[in-house]
Amino acid sequence: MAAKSFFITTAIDYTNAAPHLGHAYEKVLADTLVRWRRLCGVPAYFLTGVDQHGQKVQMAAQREGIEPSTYAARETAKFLALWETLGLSNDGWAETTHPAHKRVVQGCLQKLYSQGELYKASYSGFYSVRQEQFLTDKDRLPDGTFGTEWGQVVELAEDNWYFPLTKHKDWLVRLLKSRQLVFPDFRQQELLNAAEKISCDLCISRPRERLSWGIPLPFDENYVTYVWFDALINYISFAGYRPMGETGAEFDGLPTFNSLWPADFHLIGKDILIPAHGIYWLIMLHALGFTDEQMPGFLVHGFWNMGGARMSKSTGNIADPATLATQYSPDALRYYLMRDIATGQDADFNAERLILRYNADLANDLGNLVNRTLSMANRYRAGILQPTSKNLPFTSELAKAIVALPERVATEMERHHVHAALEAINELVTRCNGFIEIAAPWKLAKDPSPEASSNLDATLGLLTDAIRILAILISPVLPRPAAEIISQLGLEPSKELVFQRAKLGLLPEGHRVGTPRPVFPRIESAESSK
Ligand code: ME8
Repeated sequence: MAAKSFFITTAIDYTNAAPHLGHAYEKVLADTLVRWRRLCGVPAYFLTGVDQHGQKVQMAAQREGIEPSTYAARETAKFLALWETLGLSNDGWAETTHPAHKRVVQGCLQKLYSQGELYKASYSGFYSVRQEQFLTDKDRLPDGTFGTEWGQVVELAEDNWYFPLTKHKDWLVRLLKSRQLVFPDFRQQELLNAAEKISCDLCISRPRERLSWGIPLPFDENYVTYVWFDALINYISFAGYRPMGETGAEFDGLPTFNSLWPADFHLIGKDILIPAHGIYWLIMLHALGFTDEQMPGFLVHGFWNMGGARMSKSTGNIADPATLATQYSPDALRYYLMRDIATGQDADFNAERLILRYNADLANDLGNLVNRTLSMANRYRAGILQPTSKNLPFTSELAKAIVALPERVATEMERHHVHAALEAINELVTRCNGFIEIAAPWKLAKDPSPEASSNLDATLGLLTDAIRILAILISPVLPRPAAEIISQLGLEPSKELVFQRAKLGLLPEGHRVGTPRPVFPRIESAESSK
């Protein structure tokens, strides 16, 4: 049997509107983490997608007077276009209207129903249209009203189908006490606290007359499936799970479940760990017969805010990733999103900082290092380099710093601290540029002594090797520029962009580098061009 791949998923985004910066951040982070694994030679699978059903989409479609399916398809196209622009390397694409997914959702429901895990009950109470859930007294503010986060709240009396969370509460508490599933750690503690307070079951159906845009319950045609119960199942339906041994052409091309499951990480934002993923999803899997060892891990990220407040369409403080990518380039956006936030924490979006980061770290530092080094190699040595293995005292301090970098980057990446890995990379770039000033190859080139000549060879060889290693290490965040730099060094990106090659001295003797072309054109901002 093939070894299990590293399996990372993202949240699937609601298609009730175009993608926003938070969506772009999460997907680029997943892309970076999976590219890191591939760089290290680990077989990996990256699944992302869109959440197309539910009341939000139905209401958005109604407002425009079009069918929900038309609306969802139109918004889905915007997500796909953005992911293409941002260079996502996802292996799978989860659309919840996909026929295979529908059958798996129905299969899961049927299985739970046959096991006696679902029951019908009548409920009357307050219902949040925006959050698509019934509210309880716990959701009231001290003054007895429901907060604005619930949007429109209406009174409803309905028969519905329920999934018994309470029955599995003790199992979940035990699981969370015995296994670390959630990163960062404090989120696991928050989840455990919430699990200990589970006091009601989950309503998993919506009457068809009120919500038609969903997957019909297989055992009661008057209802469709609650959108979360449908959406969460994407993680297994698109990974090849067949609850009732389903077969058919719609399953063609899906992966083999055992080669992927359990997911190493469901990468999600902090708003959807509790209750959706940490409570509903884990209990759903448990009720479906998954063992404790088959429970997935969660990597929970923070939020991008604007001016300290959560981005929200209603207040208009929103950053549009498609516009930013067009305005500043996809590379600038990817770099900023990975460099200016610590995984797990929040950050404030600021376009000026995006420009600053890109211009300082990439255009000035890395771009300049590549440009100067290749120009000098061409000018002083006709592009031909001597190997760096000579290890002269002249270059030994810088060589030590280069040798230490891959391990440092690896440690940060394994902890998901992409920003810290980029910081370490940038430190070495700065150091290389500083070394050029001290070594002054333009002076060495004029000095006829054999020592100067040898120091010039060592300097150019070491800098070129450093650039090669820097390109390898930065490639999960900036795959396109990394490949471009490797090509300019006269090397083959597909062979060179491998973590194992992030070692000094792997340039062949007498290697000829190419000519430099700008990799990171400077962004002229409105401010800086004044
Ligand atoms: O919750 N900064 O979809 P969604 C960072 N369909 N991340 C943010 C963010 C921000 N400002 N705003 C949202 C849903 N996100 C469901 C998921 S999964 C089976 C179903 C993140 O479009 C959010 O935390 O509201 C979530 O992880 C993702 O974007 C999709 O949010």
